[in-house]
This record gives sequence, C-alpha cells and structure tokens, in this order.
Amino acid sequence: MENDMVTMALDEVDLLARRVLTRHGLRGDHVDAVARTIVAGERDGCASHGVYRLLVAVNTLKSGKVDPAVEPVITRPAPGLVRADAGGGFAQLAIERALSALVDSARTNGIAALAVNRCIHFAALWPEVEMLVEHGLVALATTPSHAWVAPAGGSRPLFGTNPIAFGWPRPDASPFVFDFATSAAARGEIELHRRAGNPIPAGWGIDADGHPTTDAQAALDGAMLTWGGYKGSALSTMVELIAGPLIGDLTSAESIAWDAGAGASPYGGELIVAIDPAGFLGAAAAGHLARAETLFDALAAQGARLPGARRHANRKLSVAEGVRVPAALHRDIMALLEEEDA
Ligand code: NDP
Ligand code: PYC
Repeated sequence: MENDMVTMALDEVDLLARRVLTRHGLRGDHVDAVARTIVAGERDGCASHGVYRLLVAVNTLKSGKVDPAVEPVITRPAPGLVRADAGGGFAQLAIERALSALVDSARTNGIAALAVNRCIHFAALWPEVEMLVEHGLVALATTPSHAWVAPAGGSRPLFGTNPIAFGWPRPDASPFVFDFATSAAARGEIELHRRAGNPIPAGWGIDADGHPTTDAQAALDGAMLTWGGYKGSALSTMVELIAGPLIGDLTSAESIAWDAGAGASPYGGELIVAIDPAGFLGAAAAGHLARAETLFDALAAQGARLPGARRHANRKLSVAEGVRVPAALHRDIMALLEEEDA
C-alpha cells in the first residue's frame, strides 16, 4: 500500500545512502560527506532533505553535471576570509574541509566568512550552522538555487528557493537554529506533495499562466511564490546578491541556464558567516549570552517554541527508534541499486 512506511535504523539509512551513492559513481570522501547530510536530514525529520535527496543526488550524478571525485581546494584570501572551491563537486565535502579554517579565522578576527564556490547544492543548511554553533560561534548560511520562484509582484521564475539558516549557541540547551527557504515552501516539499498525490496549500505557487494553483505539478511547472510577499522577495534578492555576485558565483537564473534542462541540482555558491561572541565582548561574553537565555525563556513562557526544538526532539527519537520512510520512496531508492547502467 502506498501509505505504508518502512522503519529503518539510522545505520541502515547510512549504509543504504552510501551504497546508492557509490553505485551511481560518487567517489572518495564525497560519499561520507553526502551520506552524512542525507542521514542527518532524515534523522531530524526533514522529509524534503532526508533520504528523498538520494533520488535528487542520483539524478544529478546521472546528468553529468557534478564532478563525483573532485578534491575541494581551500584558500585564505584575507585574514577574515576563507574560500572553498568545490570544483563542480557536491557542496558537503568542501564545507567540511573548510570548516576548521573558518572557525580559526572567526576566533582570530571575531568574525569570518567562508565562500563556497562552484558547488552543486541539494541540501539543508542547518548541518553547517550547527557545526559552527558547536564551537560556540554564531552562524549564518545562505545559498541561491535554481530560478523557480517569482518575485513579489511578478509571475515568472527568477529567484531560487534561497534558504537562510541562523544559529546561536546556548550553554545548557540545544542551540537556537532556524533554517528555511525564502519561498513559501521548499521545492522539495512541493515535490513530496506531487509524489504523494496531495494538493499544495494556496499561496505556494502559480501555474504557467500566472494563476494561483494548489496543484503541485502545475506550481513546479509555473512559478513558486516567495514567503511573506515583498519581504521574502527582498530577502531572496539579498541571498542572490551575497551568495552570488558578492562571492563571484552564480545567481539562480544563471544556475538554471547552466543546467540547460538537465534537471540537476543547483550550481553556484554558499556564503557562511561565523561570529565569535568573544570578539566584541571578551570575558563579558558569557554574561551577555546569559541575557539571550532570558529572551528564550520569555518566548517559551508564552507557549511559543524555538526553531530547532522539533528537529532535536526528532533526533533523540530517531536514534532510539529509527526513522519511518514511505514505502513508495523506499522502493524507488532500492530500485536505484538495481539499475543496470549505473
Ligand atoms: P520550513 O518552512 O519547514 O521551516 C523550517 C524552519 O522553521 C526550521 O528551523 C523549523 O524548526 C522552524 N519552524 C517550523 N515551524 C515552527 C514553529 N511552529 N515554531 C518555531 N519554529 C518553527 O522549512 P522549508 O521547507 O522552507 O525548508 C526546509 C529545508 O529545505 C531547510 O533545511 C532548507 O535549508 C532546505 N532548503 C535548501 C535549499 C537549497 O538551495 N540548498 C533551498 C530551499 C530549502 P524545526 O526544524 O525545529 O521544526
Ligand atoms: O527544496 O528548494 C529546495 C531545494 C533546492 C535545492 C535544494 N533544496
């Protein structure tokens, strides 16, 4: 039955991810890095960026648009800047390889930025933000994608789904981390609705004639909408600028032109900023971070929840009980292992 679920332990998910990626040509440390991000997505209950991404990554590998074995090159163009040239490979390995230089640089300078260039990006951004927060740093990450989203007031795709992730370290609690698209929904979310045969909520997309639609395929073929109208549109423009031209990389319109109908994941850059609270505050940092806890407590006191809380709760559950994957998706992933021309 299509509504059936398959339960998998996390190490089974990890093994499956590695087998699928290897079978389809991914090589070297890329396999670990890409599998890690896919397992983390599934573990934390992010269905649009969990094992579903195996279908997406394999599609990209088949398209020939990603270099499956390239070694990222890490340089430090200035004291507060790190560059990771992914060389046309998936973003994950480049990010992992550049992270310690970014942390060092943030500690030395108070603030540092990492430009990840020439990367294929199919993933959520909170893994890199969390890695920085674990070092006691405040972190921000963003990336354009493919031109799928119409600007507020327009009706044709121009922006990517352009996620923004932010993380704040908390001494005795899970970090405050949010990570969402500047479109009303991530494209992956609409793809999952299409797979399940479900309508999408009003406000997520318009059809190719510019009319509002709740049909997932029509929105994918037409244009997605920004979250929060002109506000999301402005934020999305900012993402295009600071993770595109500012770091010498592609806008979402340039990325989809580069794709030329191949159907691969977006190609371009990611900007990651890390700030050391001790940079401004020195020994007073701990006292000021404690004031942040007052803010979080006041938020919780109203019954509101912190972003990241659901993921962390899911993480505990997934470690203990495994994850539940839709049977149809599991079947499609298993079929990737059987493909003869892989
Ligand atoms: P959502 O709209 O699901 O929003 C997710 C964020 O909002 C999470 O931080 C979540 O915390 C928080 N949140 C959700 N509900 C609440 C609530 N009621 N109270 C407080 N916080 C809440 O995300 P999207 O669908 O827009 O994006 C999903 C993922 O897709 C992201 O990880 C993003 O990076 C990725 N993406 C990647 C792209 C790329 O180009 N690489 C493009 C677009 C998206 P929690 O997790 O705890 O629920
Ligand atoms: O879900 O919008 C999305 C997305 C784009 C690239 C990776 N995820």
